[in-house]
Amino acid sequence: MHPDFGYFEETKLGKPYDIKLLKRLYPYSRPYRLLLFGSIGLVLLITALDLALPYITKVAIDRYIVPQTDSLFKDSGYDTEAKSRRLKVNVTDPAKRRLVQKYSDLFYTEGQIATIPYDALSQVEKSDIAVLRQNDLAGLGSISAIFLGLVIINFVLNFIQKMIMEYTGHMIMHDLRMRLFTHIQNLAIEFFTRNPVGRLVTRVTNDVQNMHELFTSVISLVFKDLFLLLGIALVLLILNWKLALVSFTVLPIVLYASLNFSKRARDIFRELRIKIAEINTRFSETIGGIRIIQLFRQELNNYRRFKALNHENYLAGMRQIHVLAVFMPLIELLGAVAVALVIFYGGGRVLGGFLSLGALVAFISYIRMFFRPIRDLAEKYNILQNAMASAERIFLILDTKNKLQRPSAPPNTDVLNLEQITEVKLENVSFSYVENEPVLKGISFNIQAGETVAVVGPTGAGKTSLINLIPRFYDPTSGRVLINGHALKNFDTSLFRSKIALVMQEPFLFSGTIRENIFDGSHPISEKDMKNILKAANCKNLIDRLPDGLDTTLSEGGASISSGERQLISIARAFAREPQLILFDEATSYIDSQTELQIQEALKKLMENRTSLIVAHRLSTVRNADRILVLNRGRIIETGSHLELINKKGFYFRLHQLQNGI
Ligand code: TTP
Ligand code: MG
Repeated sequence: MHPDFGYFEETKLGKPYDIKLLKRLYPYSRPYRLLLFGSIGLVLLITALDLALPYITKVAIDRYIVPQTDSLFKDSGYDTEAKSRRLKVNVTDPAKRRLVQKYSDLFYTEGQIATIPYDALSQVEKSDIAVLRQNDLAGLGSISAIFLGLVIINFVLNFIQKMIMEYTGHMIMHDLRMRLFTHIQNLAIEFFTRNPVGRLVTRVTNDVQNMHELFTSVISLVFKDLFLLLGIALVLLILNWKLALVSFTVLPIVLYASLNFSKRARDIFRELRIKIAEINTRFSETIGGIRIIQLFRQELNNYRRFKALNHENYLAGMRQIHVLAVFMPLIELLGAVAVALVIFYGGGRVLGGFLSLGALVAFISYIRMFFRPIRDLAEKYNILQNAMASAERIFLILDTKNKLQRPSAPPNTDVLNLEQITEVKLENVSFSYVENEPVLKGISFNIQAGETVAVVGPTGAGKTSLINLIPRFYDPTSGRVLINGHALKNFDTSLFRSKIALVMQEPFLFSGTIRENIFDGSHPISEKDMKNILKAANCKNLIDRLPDGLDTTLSEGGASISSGERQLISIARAFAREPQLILFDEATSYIDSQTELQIQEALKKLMENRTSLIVAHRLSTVRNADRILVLNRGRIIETGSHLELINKKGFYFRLHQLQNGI
């Protein structure tokens, strides 16, 4: 089989962004659409404020700084005949009148208005200018206050917008993660044999996190940056369309560079992500298989492989930097060229008196603002791409149908009710995990209520696979599993499962206390019953030995206790369910004879008055079974009681002899 490390699907993925994917994401944002629209509205407002700031600078310069006119006479300062600017002063103010008199040879006074040519101002003492231009100073003060006020409002709006955005992003991520979790939890076992744990973990953690970023960055990309770009273009055209067109001459080059960049960046960013995934996989494999690596002294080999991967990652990283290192400065450069064009052409227009100085300054600010989002495009592009890949992978999982659901039946209509399991029957059942590689062939047998049927056979015969069919972890490839004469498919799977208990070959215990592992808390249980169960399951000694007894916390997977002890605890867990049907898959790993005895005793008590199907490796376990099925290479080759099979002197007899060392 081809080793699948969980990153192959990345290479298989299609376009980095896809309208269809965005459409599929939309339902997740629906519950938050009011917040979303609010946030977009705020973005628009913030953009408008951003656009206002350079304009205020322009006003400050043109109206108050350039000594064009006393603020009382804003627009009358330019004398087209004289082709010079003049400061007009209203002399009703005594202080100003005094100064006008002091420089009377420079001023030309008519009525209340004194006029001085702009050039002549250089002959006026600096301290006197301040008085003459008192109104301008006051104007500067208020316009600065307005500027500051807008900046503060902008700050507050930005804060609110960010909070709303992040909140919505987190909520969407939260919903998506819950959806994914529930979906995965309900998938048929077959799915889990195909998908490595690590990959699923990445889906629920990283990929969902990436969706959050997609969400926030797309909003900011589409709304903030796009609006800003359009807004700036519009303002520039309104301010002075000729100058605007001049500065836009660099845009075709910017466009070309951006398209070219995105094409190259796509492959490089993807390559880098694949390399990182490979490193992750190799590293987690190293941790998982550390015993084997150390035992077989694979450290050096493993080191070399990791080193090679790390080097490839470095090369991919350098290629990425190479592209970024060209793109970002290039955009900066083009921005600077645009500014130079504006200074050259616009400066000329100012000199010619066709453009105000303030407008020129504002133009330069706008141009700078214009190139910033373009330059950051590279980073956002990466986020977008990453997120799209994540979205695709998440949907890949969400689109996985649970194969065990009956495809056409409307939910729960002809679902059969089940009180008592009276018979379990397999009818000519065949089963394969992989197509055309059957592990069970033509299996037929039945178990009546109260009977014990045992399955024995060599390793790989298909015993565990057979057990797996009863709780419907898998459906048979052909043939039928019948409960009380009805197809298992027609029962509500979870109801049926509630009536059976399974003790697995390698019992799985959750991290948590032993108590939580045995008693799932679904129904209350008295202290006395609890004691009885523990006693019947032979767990008492084990639990008494542990420092915290029942409340001892197990490490992940129950790794802190031995496999025999794990099986004892899972027998207790089976007891606690009060099942009608017991499925028991005896542990293959070495268990000392005392624990083995304890397990067999516990099992015997568990099976009392119950129907059971047990898989045994030690023939002593099955001696008392009503019937023994001998399974070899997926087929039942012998059936009978212990004595019958011994007398038959067939396969079972030889197994028996082998185990007893005869
Ligand atoms: P099992 O049914 O696991 O064989 P077994 O339980 O008889 O063996 P043991 O005594 O060691 O417990 O396996 C039968 C075949 O099915 C074997 O070739 C492995 C394969 N198999 C899978 O491919 N996927 C599975 O999840 C399992 C359980 C088995
Ligand atoms: Mg097995």
